[in-house]
Amino acid sequence: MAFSTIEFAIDAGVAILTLNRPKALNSFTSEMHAEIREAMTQVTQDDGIRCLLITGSGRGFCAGQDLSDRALTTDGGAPELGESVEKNYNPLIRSIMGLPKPVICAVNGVAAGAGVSLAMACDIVLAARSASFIQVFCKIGLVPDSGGTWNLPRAVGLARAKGLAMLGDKLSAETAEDWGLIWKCVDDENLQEQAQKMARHFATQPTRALGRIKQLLNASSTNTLLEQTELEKEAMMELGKSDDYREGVAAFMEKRPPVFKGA
Ligand code: T3D
Repeated sequence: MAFSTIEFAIDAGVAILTLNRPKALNSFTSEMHAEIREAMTQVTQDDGIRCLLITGSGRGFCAGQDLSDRALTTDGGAPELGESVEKNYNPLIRSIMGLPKPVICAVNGVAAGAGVSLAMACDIVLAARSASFIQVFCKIGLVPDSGGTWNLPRAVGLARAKGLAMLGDKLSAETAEDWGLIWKCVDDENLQEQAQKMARHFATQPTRALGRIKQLLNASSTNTLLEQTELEKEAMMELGKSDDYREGVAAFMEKRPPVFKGA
């Protein structure tokens, strides 16, 4: 597939989506959204893809919306941000969080605005030690979108979420790890290797179970215990009939490594 604002490659069950507008710190344009949508459709439909890895090219991860066409016009005209969010950002975040496969994000540099929201929508976030996270929305008179106000307080708690979103200060990758915003930060030179190693690992694991784990954990904060335990039961009922469960138990009993097919 030929894309101009992203790179998209599939190898050994892993899809790697690289945001590729480095001169503008990989900020989102309509074209980039359309290309990401196309890639996400393939990731969703192709059972051979068992893990998605998202990263950025150049020195930044993603600076959120490209602001070059967002200025108010002199005649008072204003961009329809609601339409943009509904058409581009919300479907993107829902498609990542609803994807029944693991999604890794390798934050290679600064993440700002919807770039932070994109990272937070992924299941495992690794960040380069030099990377940073900025809830920059308040600096241009907006609110965190793309699930930002949902994921941020759940990750770091309300006090820190308000401080980050209302002050717009830069959060270092190390503090982001301390605060639970991300899984881990790693030395810059090791980021891509470690992210790809983890992606290759996920591509050999019981994909349906991993998909259900993320679904259950994402649902847990808004469910009652009763609702959540029902969901767990449904997942166990389904997975108990899966080939990968049969293989996992057989491999344990036979004292050999399991060979999961993702089915
Ligand atoms: O609009 C809608 O559809 C609604 C949805 C909105 C979602 C959002 O994400 S709103 C938030 C939009 N993003 C921002 O406000 C971030 C703007 N960028 C920055 O604040 C800074 O660039 C950073 C803090 C991210 C990084 O700072 P720094 O000093 O490392 O880099 P820089 O020099 O500012 O940027 C480097 C280049 O990237 C520069 O271009 P140049 O001068 O070299 O030609 C800069 O203009 C460009 N760039 C960075 N961010 C954006 C951008 N160009 C367009 N849009 C950007 N968002």
